[in-house]
Amino acid sequence: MPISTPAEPRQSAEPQGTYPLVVVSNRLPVDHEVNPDGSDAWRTSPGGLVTALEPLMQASDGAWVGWPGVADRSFDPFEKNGISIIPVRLSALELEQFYEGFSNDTLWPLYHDVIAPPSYHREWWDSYVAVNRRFAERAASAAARGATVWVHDYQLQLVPRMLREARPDLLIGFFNHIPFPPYGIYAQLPWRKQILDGLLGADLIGFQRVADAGNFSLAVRRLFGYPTRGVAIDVPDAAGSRRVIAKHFPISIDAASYEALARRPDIQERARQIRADLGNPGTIMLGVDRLDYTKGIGHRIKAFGELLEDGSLSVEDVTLVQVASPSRERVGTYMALRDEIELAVGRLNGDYSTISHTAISYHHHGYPREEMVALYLAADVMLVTALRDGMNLVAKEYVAVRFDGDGVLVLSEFAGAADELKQAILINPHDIDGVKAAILRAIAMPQNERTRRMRALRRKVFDNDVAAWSASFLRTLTEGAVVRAGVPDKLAEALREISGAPTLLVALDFDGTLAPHVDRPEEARAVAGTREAVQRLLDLPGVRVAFVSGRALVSLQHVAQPQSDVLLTGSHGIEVQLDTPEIELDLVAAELEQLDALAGVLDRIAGTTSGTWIERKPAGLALHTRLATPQDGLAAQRQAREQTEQLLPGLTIREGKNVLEFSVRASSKGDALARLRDHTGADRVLYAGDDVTDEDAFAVLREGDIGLKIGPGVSLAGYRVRGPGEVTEVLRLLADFRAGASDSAT
Ligand code: GDG
Repeated sequence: MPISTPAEPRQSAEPQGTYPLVVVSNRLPVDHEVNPDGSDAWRTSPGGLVTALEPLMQASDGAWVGWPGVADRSFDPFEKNGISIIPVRLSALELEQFYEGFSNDTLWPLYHDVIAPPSYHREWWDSYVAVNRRFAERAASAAARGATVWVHDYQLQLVPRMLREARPDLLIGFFNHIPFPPYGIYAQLPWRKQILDGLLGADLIGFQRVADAGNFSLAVRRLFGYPTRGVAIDVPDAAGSRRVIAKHFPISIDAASYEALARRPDIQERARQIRADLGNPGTIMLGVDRLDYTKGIGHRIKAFGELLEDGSLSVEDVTLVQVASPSRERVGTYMALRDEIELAVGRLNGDYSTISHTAISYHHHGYPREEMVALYLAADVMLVTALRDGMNLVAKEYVAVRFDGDGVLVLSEFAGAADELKQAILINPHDIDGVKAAILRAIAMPQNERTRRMRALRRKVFDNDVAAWSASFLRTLTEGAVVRAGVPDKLAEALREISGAPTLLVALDFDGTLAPHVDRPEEARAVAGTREAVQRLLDLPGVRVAFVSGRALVSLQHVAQPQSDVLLTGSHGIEVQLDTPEIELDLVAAELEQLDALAGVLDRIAGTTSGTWIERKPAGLALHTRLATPQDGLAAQRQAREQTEQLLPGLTIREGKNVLEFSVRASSKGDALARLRDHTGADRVLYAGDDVTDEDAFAVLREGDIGLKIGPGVSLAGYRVRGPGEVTEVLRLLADFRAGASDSAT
């Protein structure tokens, strides 16, 4: 997918670079080495992320911003394999405070359900802020105007906000590789609001699991009170509000390259060799992990030890190979963990190994990938017993390697991979008896069941490989960023299709859809040609036209001056005028009382903030802040939220562009559209709107209907045009198709 620079991105006064795609991650995809002559050398580190992004970055002239892995050294940008590498310097102190400290001893344990206690140190936090700022500055000066920037992982959660402030023209994505904890745990973090705010600078925030995205949205609701709906979060900003999407994008591996390695005869030979070297046991079980307390290595060893102890297994029949690759060796918790694991391994081997058979073949090193693949091939049972894990790529690698359709995966339900790899034997690693039972079941599993499960697992892993993952993330991020002029072909096609419906409802928002937004709402007018296009539709048999607005109906009538047979709904569906001269509205006495109290609160706020005013609506009030300074506007909105939440809990609060609406009756444009569909008996609906409130209407559209979003921004609508001028064109085109259809029918 080529990444192109949008034609008309948001303006920015900051210095900018030339790269249309910039990836930012703590570590660069290259490792620094020193040649024998003392000169610098760079070796590509073969992670899945690089493999996935390399072709894309080569094709679209991408840059990668990150730390090269050595402290206290500055390196000039350079090119490696067609990717521009922009190294960020970290001092030895920053490595200690930002990386080993705040990232790996505060955030890592906190985000992994406090399996180990997180340490909170203010100087670590200061270092985290300073280093994030440096990364953001490097990315900002590398990115071209309107570029896409993709920031990775928990070490850099402040970068999205810092980038947005420096470069509002950028499209910013963030992906969190580790879990996002439930609110009860997250709330411990002394800097919980700053981190959320940092992340909310992004347009798209990706997580591994549905639950992670849900935890994040809940934290945003609890700590900021921003409205969230499904994957959408509406974040107030100077222009009114900005839509941020928080959604799961389960990461994967380059499955084909693992299979290719597994098919190499030398690697298969190596797998046989490993088996022989282990004394040809009936079953080889394997664990491969960074030596980390989240991976549940101790639980695995305990279960295996008990099986040996109670005689269910013997070392002649079963060997456990445990690769524990060195990790974060300067962090205290990791030193303690290493001692703990090695003590357990030593005890178990002392108790059960024989001269010819070792219970646990334990390896505290990193191996080349070829050796890892040979181990996967040799392993009859793969044990993934993580207590908490964002995804766990090892599980997916094992599956990708097993082209022979054999092998059993035992997988913790606390690893993200469990959401997809349901045909594994799923376990709760805390339940040692359960783990023991799963191990015995895996060892005894009949061949046909092993093959059936492995085939299903392989389909999952190959269908969503790392290339599909990155493409899906970037597609979601970049779609809707740039809207070209004119009516897209796909939309024209859909209009032709819908034009044949026996009864067709054309439901249109007014402000921003038929009329450009203006500072003074009473001056809004539909663009030239709209009235004629609407009249042409009204004249066609079986077509109904409706205006669906957040405005009070009188105000809508004033600005839209609709033809008498246009159906009208105002105040987000609270008022309707459907083929009668009367406006329908019913409020009970309690709602009228709430309305008075609300007016009291908002009048006081508007009276003390210049540039804000109150609009009275039939079932609520709106606080407009368009003419206030952005700070005053936001402060007034915040005050209004806080005071009404205290005094009148349960009010519906809706946020639009520079306006906060409170209503005593919960109703949305979705309700309005449902009512209109009912009233007209329409078979098909075209709904067009530009605002976040129109998303409620898009959400109730059915298959075959058309949702048309006006302007940029993430939306549930299937189609998009640039502005009101295009909407008029769409209405004309629809009338043409409909007239053509009825001509050919007669
Ligand atoms: C984080 C999240 C998420 C391990 N030892 C050796 C070696 N490895 C490779 C594995 C695998 C990778 O390291 C480990 O990936 P995991 O996903 O298992 O775990 P984390 O390192 O904790 O990664 C995790 C991931 O980010 C991606 O988003 O899945 O949940 O914690 O690829 O094969 N590779 C080689 N030698 C070793 O000794 N060559």
